[in-house]
Amino acid sequence: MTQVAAYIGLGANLNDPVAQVKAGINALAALPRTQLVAQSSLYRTAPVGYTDQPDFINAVAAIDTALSPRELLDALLATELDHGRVRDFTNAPRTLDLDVLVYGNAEVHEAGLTIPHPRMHERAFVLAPLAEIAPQCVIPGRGSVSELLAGIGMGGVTRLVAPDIG
Ligand code: PH2
Ligand code: MG
Ligand code: MG
Repeated sequence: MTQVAAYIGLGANLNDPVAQVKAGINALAALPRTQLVAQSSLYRTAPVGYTDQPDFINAVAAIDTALSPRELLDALLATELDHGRVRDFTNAPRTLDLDVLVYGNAEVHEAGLTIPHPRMHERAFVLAPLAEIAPQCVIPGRGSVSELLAGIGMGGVTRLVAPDIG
């Protein structure tokens, strides 16, 4: 069974976001036909897009998975619902957001599923945690994570240290 290296972005800004992101990482580790390979630190990040909402906690996890991109997406959406996700409006506050960022070197353009994630290359809240665990990772069509992060900087993104995380 072929395993593919994939990266998942986690984000939360409601109902104890630190606990939500930790629970999200545990849920990734429990996915079928999938191993959790690495997880970044947690980051406190200023909201991007719709800004009148609380700061987020963001992180990135590396997995090896035999799930197809569509199977992985469906599993992530089900996990979001398990954690109380309600979709009010685009970029609304959320208990848990799980995004497929990268899936091997695949480029996928299907209904509801675009890989690489279409905005990840311009978001420090994705690139900073991703650079921590996979600086050499190449985002297909975009370039290396470390170079992209150097281009945009760390504005609005702070790595949490132990006392914050509990
Ligand atoms: N997610 C968004 C929109 N804006 N901002 C931050 N800081 N973190 C996020 O995870 C985030 C966001 C859409 O998914
Ligand atoms: Mg999402
Ligand atoms: Mg998202």
